[in-house]
Amino acid sequence: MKDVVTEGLQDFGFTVEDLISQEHDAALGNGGLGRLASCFLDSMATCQLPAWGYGLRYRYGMFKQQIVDGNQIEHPDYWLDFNPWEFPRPDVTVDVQFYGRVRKNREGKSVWQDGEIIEAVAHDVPIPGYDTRNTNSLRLWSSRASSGEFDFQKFDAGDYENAVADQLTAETISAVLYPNDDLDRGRELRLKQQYLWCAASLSDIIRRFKKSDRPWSDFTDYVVIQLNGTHPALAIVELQRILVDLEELNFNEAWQIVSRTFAYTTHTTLPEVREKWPVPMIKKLLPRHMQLIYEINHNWLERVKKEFPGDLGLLNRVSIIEETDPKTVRTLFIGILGSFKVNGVSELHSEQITQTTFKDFVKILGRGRFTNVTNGITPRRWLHQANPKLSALIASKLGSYDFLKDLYLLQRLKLYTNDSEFKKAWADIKLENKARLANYITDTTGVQVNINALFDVQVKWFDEHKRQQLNIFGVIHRYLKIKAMDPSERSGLVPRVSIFGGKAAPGNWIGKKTIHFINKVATTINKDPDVGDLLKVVFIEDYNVSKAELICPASDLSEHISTAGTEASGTSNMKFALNGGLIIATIDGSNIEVIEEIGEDNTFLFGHLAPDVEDVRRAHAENPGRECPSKNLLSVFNAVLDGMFGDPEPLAAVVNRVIDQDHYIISDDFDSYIAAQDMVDETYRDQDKWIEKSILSVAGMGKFSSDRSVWQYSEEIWNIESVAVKDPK
Ligand code: DL6
Repeated sequence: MKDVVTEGLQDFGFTVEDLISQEHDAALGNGGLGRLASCFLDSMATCQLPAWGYGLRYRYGMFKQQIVDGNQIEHPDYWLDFNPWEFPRPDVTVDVQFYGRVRKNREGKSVWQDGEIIEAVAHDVPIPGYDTRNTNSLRLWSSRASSGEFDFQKFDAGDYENAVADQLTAETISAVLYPNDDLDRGRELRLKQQYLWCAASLSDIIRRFKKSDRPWSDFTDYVVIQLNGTHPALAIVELQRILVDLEELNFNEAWQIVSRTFAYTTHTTLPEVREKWPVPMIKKLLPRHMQLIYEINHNWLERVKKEFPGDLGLLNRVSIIEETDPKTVRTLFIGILGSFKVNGVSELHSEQITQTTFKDFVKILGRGRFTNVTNGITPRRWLHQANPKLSALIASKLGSYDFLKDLYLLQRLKLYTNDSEFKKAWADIKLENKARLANYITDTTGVQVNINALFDVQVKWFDEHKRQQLNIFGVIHRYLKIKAMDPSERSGLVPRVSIFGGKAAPGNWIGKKTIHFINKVATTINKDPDVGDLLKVVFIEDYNVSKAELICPASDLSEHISTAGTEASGTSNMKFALNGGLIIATIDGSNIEVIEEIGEDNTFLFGHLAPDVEDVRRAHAENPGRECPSKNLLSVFNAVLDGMFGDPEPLAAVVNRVIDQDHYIISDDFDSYIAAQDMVDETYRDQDKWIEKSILSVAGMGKFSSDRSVWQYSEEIWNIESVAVKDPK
């Protein structure tokens, strides 16, 4: 439709870009997890898979980031004020119960009664597939008081505030998105969010199933629910409750159905085990669920006792209930036990979890329960929409746009690495994309950047393990080198623009300090006349998907430099490589598979390997006052602490974190990082070689289409096939 719309808008005096820029990004996720879900939704529709996405319709989702004097300031994002893509469905509502008590009725059945009812209201976001009539739905729930908007009796009696109190309390449930790394705040509200989401979605799924008039024994032939992380794990207990209490199945029969309905994906390397709910809180908010959790746990522990008699340690470790004071419920364990398959999101991650967090469960449940599905990205958005010229150039060589539906077709680009006309067109598109980004940078930050410089990008959520600190220390190292050089020698250097972007969760103080650090270093370097165009540092405010669509096509190099063994997968590496950017990377998460596909020779690798990281950390612990192993890094620290970038006091935290703890082994990886960066410069000098590597990067990206990921889920876990929606004509 794009051509028709473009032409129609011209008649009104607008461009299509004017229209597109009116659209807000959905503020629905924290980072990689939500972006992956978006790619999966696009792929499921395009692959014609009968699937729904479910989530909460947060009034205030991800915050808007503003940088003031180098500091991150968070503002609410009123993304719902203009959202033409959602269809409110006041006809689709679910009553969700909280609090109350459980009593036994005459037949000895448990009845959950009293308490409070909140209404979940559906809002549907259409997800149209590419080149198909199939359109799936993302159904988002918002909460409201089931008693109606307004209590007129209270209003009549002059109690104006309380007349709307119920409504306001109910709406609070879907009001805010919790940052993914803050598990300790607002716990009861968070639990309410999770339950509302699970209960409403399950009720919707069951209503749809019941229309078919099939018996419950058929349920698992028609329904599979993929849980992403621990947040929806309560759905397992909720389905058990529905089957036992409302549908009157016996406990074991119900559990057979439940544990053949769910599959579970873990998206993290460790802290997920931290999501635990205090037993008293669940008892108060969801009293029937707490009883069921105890019963599920009892049956599970009986099984473990039988299979591993006398192993009390094992019993303690795998119990859903942790014997703390107060006792807590380990949400992750409900997820594992209630699912027929559990997967990680990259080969390394999936292997790693079977040896760590899930080790005991592998022993009891068998290795077959655990598998891997490596993440992917949708080429429709991340190549065709973000980089239309590159997509068109590829189509001109491959003869069609079929690669957008079968990304492995990109392999044929390998045939053209010596085609000079093609390479020139390839390089021109990159330069045009860089010019577009350079204009944006100048407009928004005032910094002028040289488009012939190497654009080196790290844009992602600020999490300590992603090591933006390593990158900025490397920038300072480069700066010191330039400053120490005789001006006559400087002309031989490869000019660089270092581009950063990303948000830190409001409670992540070291992340926020790092953002400040980067901005302060940028201010000093950008105004230093000794440096000029040789080095510029830019922080792009309020990084989001729309900005990523501008940034990815413009990168020459992007950084995926997490400490080995800490990033579950990562998907931005795929977005950059698919746009012809080279990557500098550690041997971590999905980097490993990306490197395998595009070839080590075409990537810049450095750093300790995952199995060695623990040894390095142990050596740190055994040698507390140890010297920094890198002289280069010491010089960087001295420059910062001597005030080269202004008052050292607010910058010291980022440096001291490495001097004192260095959990992410920055000092141990620094020299190898610098050596890899030197290789980057060396390679960039030979533009012809660089373009060849850029083409080979794109050619190797077939595996990383999210179509491959969702097909793998369909075939290996969901057991579903594609169903084309027929043309009505
Ligand atoms: O699987 C999607 C994405 C991975 O690519 C990232 O490596 C991983 O950090 C991210 N995980 C989370 C976990 N959050 N929670 N909850 O965001 O998932």
